[in-house]
Amino acid sequence: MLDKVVIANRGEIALRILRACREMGIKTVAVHSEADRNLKHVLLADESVCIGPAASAESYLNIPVLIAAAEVTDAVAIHPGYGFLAENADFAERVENSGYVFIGPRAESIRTMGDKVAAIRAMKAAGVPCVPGSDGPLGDDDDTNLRLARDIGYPIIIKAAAGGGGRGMRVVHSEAGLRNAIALTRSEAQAAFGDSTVYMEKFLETPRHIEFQVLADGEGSAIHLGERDCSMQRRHQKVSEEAPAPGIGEQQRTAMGERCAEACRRMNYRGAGTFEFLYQEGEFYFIEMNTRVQVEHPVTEMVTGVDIIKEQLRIAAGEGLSYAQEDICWRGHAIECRINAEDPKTFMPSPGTITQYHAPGGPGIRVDTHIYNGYAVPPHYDSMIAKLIAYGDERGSALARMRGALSEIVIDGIRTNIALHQDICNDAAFIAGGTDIHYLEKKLGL
Ligand code: MV4
Repeated sequence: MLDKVVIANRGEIALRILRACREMGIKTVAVHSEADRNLKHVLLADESVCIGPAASAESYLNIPVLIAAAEVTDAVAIHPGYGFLAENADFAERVENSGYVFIGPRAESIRTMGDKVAAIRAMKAAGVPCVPGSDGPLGDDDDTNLRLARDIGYPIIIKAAAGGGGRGMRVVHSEAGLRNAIALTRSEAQAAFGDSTVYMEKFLETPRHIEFQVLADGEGSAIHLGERDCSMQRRHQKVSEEAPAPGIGEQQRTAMGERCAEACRRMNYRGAGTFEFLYQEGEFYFIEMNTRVQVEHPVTEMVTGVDIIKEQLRIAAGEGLSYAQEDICWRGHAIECRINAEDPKTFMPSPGTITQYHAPGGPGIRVDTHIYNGYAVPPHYDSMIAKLIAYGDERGSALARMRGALSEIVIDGIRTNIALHQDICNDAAFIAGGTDIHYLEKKLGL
């Protein structure tokens, strides 16, 4: 097994990774910015290294300093968590070229999936269903693009190949707007990503966002852990997630999950990954693959019993997966609420000192958080401070436990979105299940 791991992240995921390492007898190195000296995992880690000022660009995104932290502590591997450098192919490459294990996919896989055109091409070749579209980058010939859009049928969407996660895309409703939309998306993509490559897809108007979790050993074996429904979102920020996705049966889960696992085998993928789909009228359409562990991984852990972070560590150590596909079964239902330090009306970040924290508890309740009484939420990073996860035998009991936990939890001293979660958990359409990606924004009147 790995001897010592640098945790190149902060907050709840750094603590989550530390706990997995501790269970496996792996020593931990916490790296932190000057603003993060009092993070819970920094206090619990075997060693810690201050890597720079509060600003992420000078600390959590500083590649040479992170590699130096591994050097000075004699660590053997680096876990990137999510966000920051987790999907930076150059980081993965430089970590490995420096002689350390990158706990994630090979740089080449990260690079392929970062190019959405290349990702779609790889998925189509592997038999994963994709959105009808240009099947490649758009050229500069207007007539060709007009014909392409006419064949696909309006509305269509223009997306930047280097985009993803909601950045660099534009919907076109009719022929009149096509030329301009392509030009605008191109120049925005050039400015934002240094790459003006764009592609075209049929625009799906009322889809759900359903994603499949995979684990692959990098030696041709891969399994899937089923799906999550992440449709409850605002401005491309997920608000809550659940597993399984309401209305997805065992047959569809097995069929889609197996296609994702097969795609991993063909790519010789290594590590944890997520296949993102739009789901509309009973059909799945691949849009993107994430090559990291995701915020919402706990709901999958709750319904499968698989510790995804421990599997990442095992894979990185070359020990392979603990499970064959036949070992995976799904039981019950789990819902996750992302608790953010934010203003309930404006959704602006609301950092500050937590004067009182009371954790909820009881059967089926899990809280992934780094907060504690007196902890000061810094203003420099993402506003998510906790994930509240409720498990039940079925969706209704998970939801009932979530309502109870939301009424028990106390976070004083800062503003949070706890009331929003209470509102969602009492919303008739959410209770019924299967709301689409636009539901929350419409409910909020945006
Ligand atoms: C789409 C789409 C509709 N049709 N593609 C937004 C984020 C990026 N991952 C892909 N996105 C979308 N792609 C087609 N062909 C609608 C979205 C979309 C969305 C997707 C998932 C979750 C939330 C979303 C919110 C708005 C738009």
